[in-house]
Amino acid sequence: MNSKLPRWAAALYGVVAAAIALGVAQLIGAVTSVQASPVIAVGGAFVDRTPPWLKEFAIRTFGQNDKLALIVGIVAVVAVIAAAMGLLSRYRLGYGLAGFAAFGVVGAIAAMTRPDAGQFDILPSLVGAAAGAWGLSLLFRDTSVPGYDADGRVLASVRTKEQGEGVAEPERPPIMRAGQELGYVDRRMVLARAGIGIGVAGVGALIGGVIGSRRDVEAARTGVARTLPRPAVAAKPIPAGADLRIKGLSPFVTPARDFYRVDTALAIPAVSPDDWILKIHGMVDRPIQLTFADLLKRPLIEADVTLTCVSNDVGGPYIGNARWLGARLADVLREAGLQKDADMLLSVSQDGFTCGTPVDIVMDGRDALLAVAMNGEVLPAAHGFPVRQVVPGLYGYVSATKWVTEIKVTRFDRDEAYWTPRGWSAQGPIKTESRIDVPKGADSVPAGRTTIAGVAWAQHKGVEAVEVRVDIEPWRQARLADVPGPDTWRQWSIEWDLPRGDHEIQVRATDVTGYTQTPEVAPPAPDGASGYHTISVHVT
Ligand SMILES: Nc1nc2c(c(=O)[nH]1)N[C@H]1C(S)=C(S)[C@@H](COP(=O)(O)O)O[C@H]1N2
Ligand SMILES: [Mo]
Repeated sequence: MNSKLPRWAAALYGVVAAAIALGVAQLIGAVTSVQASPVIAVGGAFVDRTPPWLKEFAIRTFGQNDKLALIVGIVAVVAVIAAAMGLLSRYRLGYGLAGFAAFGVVGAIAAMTRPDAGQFDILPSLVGAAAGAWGLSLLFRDTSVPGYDADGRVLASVRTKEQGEGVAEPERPPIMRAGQELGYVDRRMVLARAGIGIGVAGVGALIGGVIGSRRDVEAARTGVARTLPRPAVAAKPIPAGADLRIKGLSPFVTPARDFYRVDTALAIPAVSPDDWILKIHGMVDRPIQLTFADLLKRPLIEADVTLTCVSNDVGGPYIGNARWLGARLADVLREAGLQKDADMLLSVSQDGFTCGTPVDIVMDGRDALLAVAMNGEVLPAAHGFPVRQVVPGLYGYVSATKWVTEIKVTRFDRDEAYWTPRGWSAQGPIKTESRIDVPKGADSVPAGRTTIAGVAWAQHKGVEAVEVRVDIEPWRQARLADVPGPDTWRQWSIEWDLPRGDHEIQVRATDVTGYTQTPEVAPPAPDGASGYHTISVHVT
């Protein structure tokens, strides 16, 4: 019996317990891959049984938001019923628990009778209802603070006389009011309990929502995979000699699952290709908006491009090479009509991240793409599904916007991209660099003939030569693997007779412009690391 609980608190507990039920149901729905939460299932069942006049009324009144209005309506009805259940629970907790059982059954029946029902579809409703009932009973645990009356005064029964008299004697009889048990309901405690309950509900709904949207993205990727057009301009086949197939050497094509990732977003944005729009505006003659279908109708170009992150240390792992498929960014921009004094494309991601890319670089004929596929597969969610930019020759932070939804044509002296005020250069051409992959630094290697191998890159210029040296010996030319073009990294290898002892191995690349890497060491900030990659090996 908890009739001393104020009505407002009881009603609040009822609503909080219902929120727990829905939050947990959402979570269970997400982890069991059930398509609909109970609210959606009930909504669907409701829509199927709505008379036509009501449907028309809803569409007339709420227009495009009719589905949302329905969901809000269901949640409101649930909240009112839950508040009533809370009030009834003041008299007997069983009433509230029975209410949750009824909720569970209604949700389960609605879920079971959906046309696309699967065998687990009743789980969210049943587990959610159980969680709500459990939450209700916890919330309704006695909240009175012993020794206080309903107005918060200390009860005489616990006030003892001065010590030494032995027996505690009441000073005056406890105050008892009709219909009210002893005890004072602490408002703060009620709100704290409600807060914890809402927290539990929120966490369940949030995790469920994230898992659910992940699942939706994977479903959308599968859908896109079915309609992905063939390239209008196919990439040259990758030369057989591009991959030296040396154990420990980075493969020429980096599989998507091994491709490095850099995102400022906490969770991978879930962007539906059906809702995706690319807005091109700013210093253009004709602002345009492209849907995903519009983009796929354009001739798609295939290109092998190596992405590199500006934060990559010399010898670091933030580089990967893939075959991209996408629409030519320059053609889209030409349709919008670039104004003469524009020099920057400020691309914006769905998550708010921005890149500032020089207009002349994108327009100079290189394969700057609005990419929809990577290595023959629909772009993975983590790499920008449904659309990302790829621009050969520029570090990712100034070019490779994932989940791109907007391109503002502007000027470097008017706009700043995400990383610029954070200490990184506004301009980010990739520095010519090279890396030793084998042997691994700190490896122990047996004396004698040893293969030293790695990758070198100078995107959009091309790698001309790679040299290696051990200790202070003169530089020796490494053997270069083939490449399909100047936009990818290039594998290299060399055999070296290593004598016993500790040795330092260094590498340097020369690009097609004739520039050779210098020993000058620069940290990644503000515009990319430089210096020779150097490893120490112990030869035994
Ligand atoms: N939306 C968004 N796009 C982004 C980033 C980001 O944080 N958010 N990081 C950029 C950086 S710094 C790099 S190096 C590349 C990395 O692309 P990847 O994660 O597909 O390897 O994406 C670029 N595009
Ligand atoms: Mo980056």
